[in-house]
Amino acid sequence: EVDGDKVKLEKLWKLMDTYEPNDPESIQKSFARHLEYSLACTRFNFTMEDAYRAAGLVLRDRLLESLNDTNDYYRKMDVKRGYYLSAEYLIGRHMQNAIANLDLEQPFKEAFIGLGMELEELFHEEADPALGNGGLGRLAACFLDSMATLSLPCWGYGIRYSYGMFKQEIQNGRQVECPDFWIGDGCPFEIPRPDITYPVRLYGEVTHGEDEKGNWCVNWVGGEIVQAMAYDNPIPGFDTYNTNNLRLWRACPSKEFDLDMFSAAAYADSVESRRKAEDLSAVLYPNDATYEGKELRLRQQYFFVSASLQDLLRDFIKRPNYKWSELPEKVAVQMNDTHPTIAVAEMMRLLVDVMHVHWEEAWDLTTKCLNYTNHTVMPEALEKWPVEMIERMLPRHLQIIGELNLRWIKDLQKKYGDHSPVISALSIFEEGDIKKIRMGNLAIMGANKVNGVAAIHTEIIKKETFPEFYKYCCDIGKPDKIVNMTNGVTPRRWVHCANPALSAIFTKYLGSHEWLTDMTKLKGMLKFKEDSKLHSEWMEMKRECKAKLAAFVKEKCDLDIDQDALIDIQIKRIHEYKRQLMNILYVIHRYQELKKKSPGEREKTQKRVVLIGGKAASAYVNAKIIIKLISNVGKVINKDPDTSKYLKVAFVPNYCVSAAQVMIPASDISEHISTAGTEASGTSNMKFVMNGGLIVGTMDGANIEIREECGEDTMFIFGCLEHQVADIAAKAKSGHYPIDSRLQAVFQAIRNGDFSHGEPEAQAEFCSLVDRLCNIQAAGTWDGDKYLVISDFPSFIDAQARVDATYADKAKWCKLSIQAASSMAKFSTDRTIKEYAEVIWGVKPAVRPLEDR
Ligand code: H2P
Repeated sequence: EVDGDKVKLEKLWKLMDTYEPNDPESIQKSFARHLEYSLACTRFNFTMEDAYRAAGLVLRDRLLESLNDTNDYYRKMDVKRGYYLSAEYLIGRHMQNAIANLDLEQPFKEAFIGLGMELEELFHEEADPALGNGGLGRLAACFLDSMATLSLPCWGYGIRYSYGMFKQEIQNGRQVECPDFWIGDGCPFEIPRPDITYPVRLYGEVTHGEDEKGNWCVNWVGGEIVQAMAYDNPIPGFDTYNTNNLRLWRACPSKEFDLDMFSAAAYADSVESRRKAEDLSAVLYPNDATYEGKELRLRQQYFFVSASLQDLLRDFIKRPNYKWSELPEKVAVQMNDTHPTIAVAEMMRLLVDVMHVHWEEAWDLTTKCLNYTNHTVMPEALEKWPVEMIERMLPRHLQIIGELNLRWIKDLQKKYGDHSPVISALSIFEEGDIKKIRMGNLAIMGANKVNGVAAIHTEIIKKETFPEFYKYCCDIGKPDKIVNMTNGVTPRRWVHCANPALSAIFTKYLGSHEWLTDMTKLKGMLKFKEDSKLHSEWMEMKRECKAKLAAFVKEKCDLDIDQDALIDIQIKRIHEYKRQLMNILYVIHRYQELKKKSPGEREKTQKRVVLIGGKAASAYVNAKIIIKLISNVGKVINKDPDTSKYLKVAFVPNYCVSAAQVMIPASDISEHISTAGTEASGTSNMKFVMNGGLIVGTMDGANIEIREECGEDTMFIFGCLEHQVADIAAKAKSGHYPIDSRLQAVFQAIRNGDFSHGEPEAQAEFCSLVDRLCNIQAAGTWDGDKYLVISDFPSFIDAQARVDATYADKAKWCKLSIQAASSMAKFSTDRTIKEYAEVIWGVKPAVRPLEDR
């Protein structure tokens, strides 16, 4: 810290006691200043990208003022803080959102019009930071927005990957992964903090010794040390003066540079090892990646967890007169999926080895502060690490986990007897050829609360994913250790920014924009749901969105789409359980039906444009074949002069947050068609409905709750129910698995090579997909139609027919659309985060007062 006597702090304070003014002219002045002094451009010669950057810096100044003052306020109030630990944040572009949340839309617009520029043009210059795979990462980003908006003292912690999720190019119908160096020439919204770094040790060995007071102690020594350097990303709340922080860690070489090794060769080695350190935060590993990436992934997880816990504990001990026993009153940590769950062992290590807290007290504190969210029932997501890997990389943590497990097993044995089967299910260690550590078990054991992300998912967690744990919780009288927190999305980004026309309608009819922070206000729209004036404005809004979509599809897919057609969208990670395959099989069926019709009959059919987008994990072969199939079906259908007027289908490349912001508002219907019991929640379903789209969906994830809120008539439900799945699968295995004749016809066309374009490789791949569905039992294992596409297909066709019939009645459709969009209050992350804050974290809002500004 600087010497307050030498530096005239008071003088500095006075110089700074005015904030950056927000009138258009001041904004223009700061823009010119940044162009010239920060970017070294001249005022007469700059590009649109320079303009975006300068505008970003104008915003950053204002964000920084608010971030610093919010932090001071939290410190002054000595509040309990929440920390969200997530390996992924699918943040999306900052600029438009920051302008909206800082309430600067009007002055910014005026300022830039005055300079001859449209804000929209600036927005397009921004890279879309994709530091996540899909829904899990996007949820984390929506959570940050709501935490700030609710003025909750909560921060996010994660990794500043230099390369985010790969950019997806489609070449000859196939996914090609290209590196996404989003950081490019620097992101004006982030604040590098070279002053905030922590050492993170990896590998090495554990020795025992005495500390300076002569007490027996454990030392973890040797190995390598990487520095974690903080990059802060201000997260402004809407309609509040609070700005929170997303602190992302970048791996840097350790500062010490061994001068003894200064021979030429050693110097090169030393530089090389520094470069290796930097690799640690270089790339976000896609889900289901190959084994080679796994060790690096564990290093990444430990790296960001250790830095974050060191940072939050440092903040805790800076509080005047802190006592360890008060840690749970001041700190709540949320572990987002199993990725950060090494935190259980790291928290113990930091408390016991570094802070010298007794083991029992440390465990009590750890289990009161940490919480764990489970996001999926897919077994691949419950991470397990080979014991051998942990032993090499984190030898002290293996000891800690071993000790925790020993005590845990003793406790279980006392309760259930020495040889109860419950014990092997609940143990942190999984026996087998390769002994493993189950991070899910470690997380549940170390957590105060465990939550699922939608009502049905939380029930499945209790009954199927962790039944022994749930029973244990009930047995010790704590059934509410497992709670439900239904997901949400932020209406600021997903309605206000993505669909300004809809936002304007809501604000006009409701008389204020209060709905943006209290979505229950939207209920006020219901009385207008049959109002013809609203209907025409609503339809005009959809037309506007469809025009934007048409331009987007033209640019990305070189396809002209009819803006009068029903727009049908499915966008999400490509995964067999999400059943993009069923969707494209249906499109083929629809095409076949159209082909059978006479030109006159065709005239009467509903026109449809089907858009499918999403990334496939690079090692996921079937998902990639599905992309190729969708692309190839598009090539056939879109060029067929008999049908192309009535049906088009395209695979939209590189699905990302900014693409979603264009696509979602334009949809009439969207597909959320996972096999019942497989999609934990889904969140794009919420975004579509908030934008007035209706859903074709299964009784799965949050679809069920959306239907409850919006009314049964607003959703086109089909498919088997979760409790029927096991039965259908069992029957299928024993050969009772009829294939609908319409689906047979689709399979036949695929087998005939109708969509293979004479490419033998594609033909073989497509046939392999179909064969796999039909081959219901291979070698005694369930390797056939695991996700019941065949079983659900007929009712999927029926649901689509109901869509067409309902859409034919425009007034009815419009009414349902208004009804659904106005009933979505439950799915604002404001509601979700309020529940997390109240039920799990015990964190209260700390609203920075106006006079503070
Ligand atoms: C996952 C689940 C979704 C859930 C989301 C957020 C992992 O996202 O599968 O059902 O809504 O987390 O909780 P995704 O499949 O989109 O990557």
